[in-house]
Amino acid sequence: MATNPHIQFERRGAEQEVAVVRITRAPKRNALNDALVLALRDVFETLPAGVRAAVITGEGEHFCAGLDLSELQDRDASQGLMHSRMWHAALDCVQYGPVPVVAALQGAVVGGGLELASACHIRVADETTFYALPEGSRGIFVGGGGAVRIPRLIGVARMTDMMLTGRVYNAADGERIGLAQYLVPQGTAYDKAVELATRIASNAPMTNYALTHVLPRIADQSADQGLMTEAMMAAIAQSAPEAKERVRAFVEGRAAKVQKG
Ligand code: 1HE
Repeated sequence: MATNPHIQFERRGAEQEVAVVRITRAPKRNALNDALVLALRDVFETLPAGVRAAVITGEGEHFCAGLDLSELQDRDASQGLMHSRMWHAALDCVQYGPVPVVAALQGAVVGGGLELASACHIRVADETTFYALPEGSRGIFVGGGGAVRIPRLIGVARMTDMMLTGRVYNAADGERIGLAQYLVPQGTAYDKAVELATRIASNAPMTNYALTHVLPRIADQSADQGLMTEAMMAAIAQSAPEAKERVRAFVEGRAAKVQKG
């Protein structure tokens, strides 16, 4: 499964339905070298059957320090283009893989680490989390899809500020502006992420597919086209036998009500 010494793969849940992908390069703050980026791609391209949700986590005090700066060689323009496209292909496998992915964040979520977190569908941060895009001060630019994904979370103005001024958001402000959907006590992000992934894994697969593959594309469409895509997706989802059984269960009083939050 994982062929990189710095990626651990395991399965959790009663039916082993949750995949846990752990980056284990804590001495280098989980910095992503090319081999690790390719290994992440491979893991999400080849998730075993039976996996219905995934968690990405990083070992140690920091989620991920981004691109491995020691590998940043003197690339010419075309090599730089291909390197960025490699990140794109890998993070597309995370975002548009077979299952929803929850990121468990702590400590540094910076540069390419924030780009990786942004490719996940849900981000859970603990109180030690901080977010930055140091590319601005290192004389480079984002290259791992951050220019597309991060403004969708926090807006163009905030990302511009982070890169122009080196602004660092702490955990509370990160949650406030939308970098994470959950903020939890120190040391509990992983447990919360597994809890959420287990819950997500119990959804109808077609609903999860609609949310991870169709909703982001609707968001990129015009309102008119988006409404048409929504209608077609709704028709496909409701026609599945599993959907009909879940709706029948509620109507017959066998399914959980929505609880007040
Ligand atoms: C690294 C990296 C790295 C740490 N590449 N080796 N990312 C950055 O600009 C962030 C750079 N890193 C940091 O600011 C800090 O390391 C942290 C805030 C993340 C953590 O600080 P700290 O005090 O816990 O650790 P440290 O002592 O700075 O680092 C420990 C070791 O990890 C050290 O190596 P050592 O051999 O001296 O022990 C560091 O050199 C190493 N290390 N971060 C390589 N990033 C697709 S384009 C994406 C573009 C980017 O991501 S640019 C942003 C890169």
